[in-house]
Amino acid sequence: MANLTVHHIPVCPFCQRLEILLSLKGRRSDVDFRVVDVTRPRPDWLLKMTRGSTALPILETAEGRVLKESLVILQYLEDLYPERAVAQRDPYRRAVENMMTRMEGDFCAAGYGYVMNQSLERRDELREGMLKQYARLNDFLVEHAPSGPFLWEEFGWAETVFTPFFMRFWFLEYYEDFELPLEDRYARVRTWRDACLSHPAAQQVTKEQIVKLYYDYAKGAGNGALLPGRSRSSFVFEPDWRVRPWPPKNKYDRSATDDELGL
Ligand SMILES: N[C@@H](CCC(=O)N[C@@H](CS)C(=O)NCC(=O)O)C(=O)O
Repeated sequence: MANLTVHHIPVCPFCQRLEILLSLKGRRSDVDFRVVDVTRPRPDWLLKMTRGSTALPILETAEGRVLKESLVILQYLEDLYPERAVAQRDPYRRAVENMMTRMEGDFCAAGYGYVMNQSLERRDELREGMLKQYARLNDFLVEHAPSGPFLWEEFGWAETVFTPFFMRFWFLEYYEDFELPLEDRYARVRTWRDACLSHPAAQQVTKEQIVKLYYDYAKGAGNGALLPGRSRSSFVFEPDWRVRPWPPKNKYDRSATDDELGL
């Protein structure tokens, strides 16, 4: 029986990091993943456990100890199950992947700021900001791993950290027509991203699922918040995303109704 529990939102990128790490270690079934519905207020037992914070994932041990923050939980799982190392053990290599890990916050913020934007005037500026992030990653990879495809020999720590965002950014392709240009300055990061996206340990979500669930983000409402005129969030579990139609692509045009979204 699992003696670790992760409370998570299935489509959350931070939670997916944990699933990827555990899959790489062949330990996915050692942890009991329990689903929290982000469209409803957090239950009292969960708020008690987190001392009032609402962000997920959180990890609970059999003794009732609680850990927060995906990168902290990743390291805990890495230390707990060291036998199939995902993090580099060589100090220099570990430092390099830690430097790359430190770039995830700006990368994530650029992508979410872009998808949530509602102003046509800001689109170019936000696209440039996103491209700058990709160029930064490209430059890092050219310096530390010119031949690739991964930072080191295999899909490892940096890939576990970034792949969930490469997947979430499918919402930029759909709602912003954002594509990484076919230019040299993005060539190395493109190879990295594509190798990350197709890795077998990282197939917990699909493009269709991301595009459908994140419709409300594209209209400026995050974390299960309700948009004006709507009675259901695009993050609800029922109806299942598979039976819903693809949302309208033009987010700047108008807002889709619950009906149009199959909610
Ligand atoms: N820095 C945190 C971020 C976690 C986070 O923002 N999770 C989102 C889901 S993707 C969440 O729980 N949002 C709802 C909330 O904060 O109440 C981590 O790495 O674990």
